[in-house]
Amino acid sequence: MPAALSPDLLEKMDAYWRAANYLTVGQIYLQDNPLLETPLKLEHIKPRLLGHWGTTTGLNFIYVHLNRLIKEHDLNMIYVIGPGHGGPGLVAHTYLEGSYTERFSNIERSRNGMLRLFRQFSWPYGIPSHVAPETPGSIHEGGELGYSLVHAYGAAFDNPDLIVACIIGDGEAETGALATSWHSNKFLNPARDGAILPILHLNGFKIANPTVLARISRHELTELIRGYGYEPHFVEGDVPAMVHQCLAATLDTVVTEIHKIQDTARSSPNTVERPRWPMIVFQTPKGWTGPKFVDGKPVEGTWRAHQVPIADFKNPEDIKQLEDWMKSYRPRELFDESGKFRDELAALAPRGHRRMGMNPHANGGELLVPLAMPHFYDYAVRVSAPGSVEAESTRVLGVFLRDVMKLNLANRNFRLFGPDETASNRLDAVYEASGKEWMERLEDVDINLSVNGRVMEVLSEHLCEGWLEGYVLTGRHGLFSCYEAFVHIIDSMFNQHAKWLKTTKTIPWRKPIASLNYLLTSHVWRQDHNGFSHQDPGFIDHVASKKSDVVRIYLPPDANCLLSVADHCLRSRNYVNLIIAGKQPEWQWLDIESAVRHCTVGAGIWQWASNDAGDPDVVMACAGDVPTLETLAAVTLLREYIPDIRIRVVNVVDLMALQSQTEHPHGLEDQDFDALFTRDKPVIFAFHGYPRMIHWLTYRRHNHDNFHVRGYKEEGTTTTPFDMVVLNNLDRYQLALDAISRIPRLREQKQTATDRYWNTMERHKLYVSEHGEDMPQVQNWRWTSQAV
Ligand SMILES: Cc1ncc(C[n+]2csc(CCOP(=O)(O)OP(=O)(O)O)c2C)c(N)n1
Repeated sequence: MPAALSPDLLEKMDAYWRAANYLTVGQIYLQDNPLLETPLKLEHIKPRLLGHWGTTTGLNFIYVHLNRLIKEHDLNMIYVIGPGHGGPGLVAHTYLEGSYTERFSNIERSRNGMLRLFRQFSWPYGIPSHVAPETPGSIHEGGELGYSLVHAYGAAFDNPDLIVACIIGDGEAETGALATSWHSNKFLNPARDGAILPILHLNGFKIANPTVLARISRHELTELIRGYGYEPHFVEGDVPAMVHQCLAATLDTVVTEIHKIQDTARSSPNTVERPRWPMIVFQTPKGWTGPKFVDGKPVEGTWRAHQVPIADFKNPEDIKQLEDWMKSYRPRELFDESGKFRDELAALAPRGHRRMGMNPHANGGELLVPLAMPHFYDYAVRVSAPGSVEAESTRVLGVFLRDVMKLNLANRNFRLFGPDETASNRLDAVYEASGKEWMERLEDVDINLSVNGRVMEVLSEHLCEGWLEGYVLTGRHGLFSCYEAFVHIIDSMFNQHAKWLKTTKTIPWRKPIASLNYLLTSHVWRQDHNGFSHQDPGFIDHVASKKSDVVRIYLPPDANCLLSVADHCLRSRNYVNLIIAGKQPEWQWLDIESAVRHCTVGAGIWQWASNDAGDPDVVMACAGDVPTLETLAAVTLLREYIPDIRIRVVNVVDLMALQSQTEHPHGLEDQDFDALFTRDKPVIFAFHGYPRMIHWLTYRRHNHDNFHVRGYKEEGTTTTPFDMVVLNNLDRYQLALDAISRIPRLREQKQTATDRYWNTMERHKLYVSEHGEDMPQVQNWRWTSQAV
């Protein structure tokens, strides 16, 4: 068989690789003398050596080869790097292909530019050591390992022409998220979606240990990969010329294979089946071409190559070793006298948007097409008076989402994600517009499955989150609905995405992308049959810890507010929106106009439930659907107990409205906050989540000392809905008692109220134990306007 690369091309590609390696080492080590025009001295070396060498030569090698592939086959390709700590390699390559200078004009392709490129790396206020948002062509940071493959799949959905080359670290492959990501191929339709080219970077080691996949037998590794539905192609060695030929030939084979799969699927899209996609196992030494020994210890091909191989420059020999290492790449052959990459080598890179550093898919905002949105008023629940009708909020939302789906089918830019819960979360109306994506065998009992589905259901919160991230990062839109308690599984992925968004906001060429939208339902207060394991509202706390310019938290109290909030979130950009709403039948409070007004402000007095005439005895505040119900029920009790009581009801939809303006852009001005909560009246606050959150948000407010918050306090079990709020002291009787206890003029009544409370609790406990359901006065409670 003829060699894949002619001798001339092989030589040039090898030189290109050496240039990338040279720039990688330069970034890690040098603060001066970038072209080594004078003998290397200690003062040319950075005082702090921060970065990762070991993975980069492999990454650099693959990049050179993908460049050739892109050019020869005119491919539309992006690159996702699992071992994101190989950042200097990507920076080097995007610099060599010219993308870097186009994005950062001060990093010219000259000696000075190269010096700045070196100095900025891992330098205070320079660039981070990882493949960060600052790196052109990147949609994946890779700092936290595990998400490369799932991001790659998210990017490929609905992008039929795109191939996402995804480098997976063999250490990264040990993570749970990565292990399950292989299964994404069961959800990718080759007729409609793009392709992933997974490349397992089997360099054998992590920071300080061997990797599992490098030490199991070749047979076992092959079987594992086949078991996941891929066909492995092995490229291995440590002699560059041979590895060049082998990788080039293998890439030609797999790209032909990918095109064949796609052609077959696209010629008969109605009978498409899941193919066995090719993937590559790339086995080369960690720290390849770096120092073989340092201080007498082996480095190349070992875990010692992971970070900075020569870390100490006490002796002149150490400096010499670095200099020899860098000169082994023969920089004079690579860069001309001015420091510019030689034209005949630079010509190997693709042009324009075909360069992986400039591919618009990796700067998704450039491709963003806003969603066509139905008018959400059309889906509103008719609420003639507060509390006159019941509805399941998420079911109402489901009909709206169905039409969002319908209206954007042609644009193919909206998907709904959920871990097997779309129907359980009562969003199943969407199936009328699109089925659930499924490439496997069908059985008679299956419903709503389709190879063309755009509802993505898999029992992996990691996959739902990662697919959606990849999807929005490449310029599309979506929503992830999840049980509230289990969304914690992806806490860390949310962190990384929020950090990514925060950083991209400071990078002018990163265009805004659609927000990442969560709908948390099946929430803490309605886990009647699931019990304690399913009760955890802590994601609110987690999200609230992130930068205020990135996160938004909404607790719509009813279906119309949920519609208004969801419409807003789907139109928003560059945020993480957290929406929490129940799915059970609940009383509805606001007609659609009132809901929109209420949600626009974020928090407001519900006049129809208040009778304070501007001077309340107490403010009954609430955030969340169940706390709102209990608060309104407490109001009716209080009016019965103390007919002349003056109550103000304040409902909060947008949690961040509670924070000071200085802390969050949604924060109410102090005077507006005081106008709601007063400066000196007791506030009984019923909250969906952990009570400390409300204290944290309001601690700078004038009336903070008067805030008395009830919320989830980690008490739960399998019990009735009302007993759940009782267990956590969020129930109407408790709230009413709190109000009486905190109103100074009612001091005399506190004892009577306390006795009444305990009597009621006794009746409640006996009733639920005996009847297995809540007391009739709880079940049959209704809001009536006479209550005010
Ligand atoms: C989830 C996670 N756990 C731990 C780390 C710390 N860490 C950074 S690099 C690394 C080893 C990575 O090994 P591998 O994926 O094989 O990459 P390579 O050997 O190519 O550098 C570890 C454990 C991390 N970044 N992310």
